[in-house]
Amino acid sequence: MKITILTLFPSMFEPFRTESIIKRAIQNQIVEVDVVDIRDFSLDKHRHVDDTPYGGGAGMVIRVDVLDRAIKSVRNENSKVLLMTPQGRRYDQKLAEEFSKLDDIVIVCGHYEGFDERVLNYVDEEISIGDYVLTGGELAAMVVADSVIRLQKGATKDESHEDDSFSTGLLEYPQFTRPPLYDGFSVPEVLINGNHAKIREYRLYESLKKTYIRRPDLIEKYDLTPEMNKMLEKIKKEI
Ligand code: 6GU
Repeated sequence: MKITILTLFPSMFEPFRTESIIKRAIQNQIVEVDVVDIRDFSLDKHRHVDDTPYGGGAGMVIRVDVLDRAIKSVRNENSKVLLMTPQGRRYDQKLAEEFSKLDDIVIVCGHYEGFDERVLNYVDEEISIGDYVLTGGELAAMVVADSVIRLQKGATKDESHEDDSFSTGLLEYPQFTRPPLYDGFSVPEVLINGNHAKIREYRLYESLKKTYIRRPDLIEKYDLTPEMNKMLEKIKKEI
């Protein structure tokens, strides 16, 4: 898979590309991450990319011609071109899974007050990572790229991703490691002495409990098995 990021701040992506799982995925040629400076597509000798808004108002607007040239220089007929904007479709794990199957993704990051609206004629989809406003699309682009790269085959040791929060539709069960007792806080007995069936049951129960307490909206959407329904009854009595 190839991910190309169009940005006015290419250096923001250096740590993203050169640490941990993403770095290894690039080294192992699981993904290619190209970062392209939108400013290279200005025709202006001062490399301007923005201008004042028609109709007046504060701030600057990124020019459509600059963005069009930048997008055309990196896209091919198979590319999915995403525009990062707080007005976009809300990003979630389901969309990450969908995007992870693509061969070529182009992510356009805005900054300043916004883009000339006509850029929508040159992109496939507007994406937002949540209901809050960032200074630019760069962090949001990293969120999308990161969540898509970790789903590529070979990117992480755990290939299944079946237990990921949100993939199952439930939040993840709690994890523990040594020491078994710290500052008076102990690891649940079942994880130390339990058998596989008991551990599985404990984890499903805790996963359901955490989801029920923190994200009841996810339980609503979930097609609970009879075992889960029984557990949920117990949880409701317990809390
Ligand atoms: Cl994609 N961009 C900006 N600037 N702010 C955001 C966002 C994107 N998603 C949530 N907030």
